[in-house]
Amino acid sequence: MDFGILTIFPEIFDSFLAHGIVRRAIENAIIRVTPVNIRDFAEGKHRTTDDRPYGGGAGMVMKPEPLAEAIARTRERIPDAAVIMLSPQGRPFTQPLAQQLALRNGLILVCGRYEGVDERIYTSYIDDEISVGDYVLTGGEPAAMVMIDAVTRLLPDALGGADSAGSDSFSDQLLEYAQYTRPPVFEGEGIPEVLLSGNHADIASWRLESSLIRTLLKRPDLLKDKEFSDREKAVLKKWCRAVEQLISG
Ligand code: 9D3
Repeated sequence: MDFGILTIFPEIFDSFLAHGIVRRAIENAIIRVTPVNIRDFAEGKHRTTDDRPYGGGAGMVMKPEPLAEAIARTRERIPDAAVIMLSPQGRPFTQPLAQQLALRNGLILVCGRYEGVDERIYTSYIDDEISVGDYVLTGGEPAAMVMIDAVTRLLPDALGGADSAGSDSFSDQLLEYAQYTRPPVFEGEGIPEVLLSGNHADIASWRLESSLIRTLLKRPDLLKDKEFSDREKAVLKKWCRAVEQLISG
């Protein structure tokens, strides 16, 4: 996967690209990431990328010409890339969307700054518009990192053998089960005994129960459209009975 990132702050990505699974994916040629400085395509002595809004008002607007030029030149290097504007007005970035984007060969992520970008850039230069959530950022750069991170880990061989994106929470609409490591007692608190039993079937059902109940308590919205397996139904009924017993004395 070939990522181009158009930004006026390319240095923001240095540390992100130098660590963890993203770094390893770059080293193993699973992804290539090229931050492109929009300012390099700006004209004039000051190479300005923004200007005052027509009609007045606070703040500045990103000029269309440097952005258009930066997109055109980056497209020459990543010909079959989708050009995605990162914007609070975009469609929500979700795990299914990450999976869809992971099928492409290239993505050009355009990071806005200031109050926004000149609307005319959308006519010929932008294929899609994506938001990472309903909160206000100061620019698209953190959103670009979120997307590159989420897409990269879905690419074949990006995670290495041990982990696998197939067994993710969200792929089966459940949160992860509770996890424990040493020491066996921390601040007076032990660990569920079944995890020491060595009985893998028991451990698997404990983990399913942990996943289900944690999802029910922390993110009940995720269970809204879920189809429950017979084992999942049995776990939920067991908890129902326990609660009914509690309230009926
Ligand atoms: C004062 C500016 N705004 C009114 C609240 C509009 C605005 C413009 C630009 C708000 C945020 C931004 C910068 N944000 C992004 O570029 C952005 C973003 C976001 O803010 N939230 C979630 N996803 C994204 S993707 C890009």
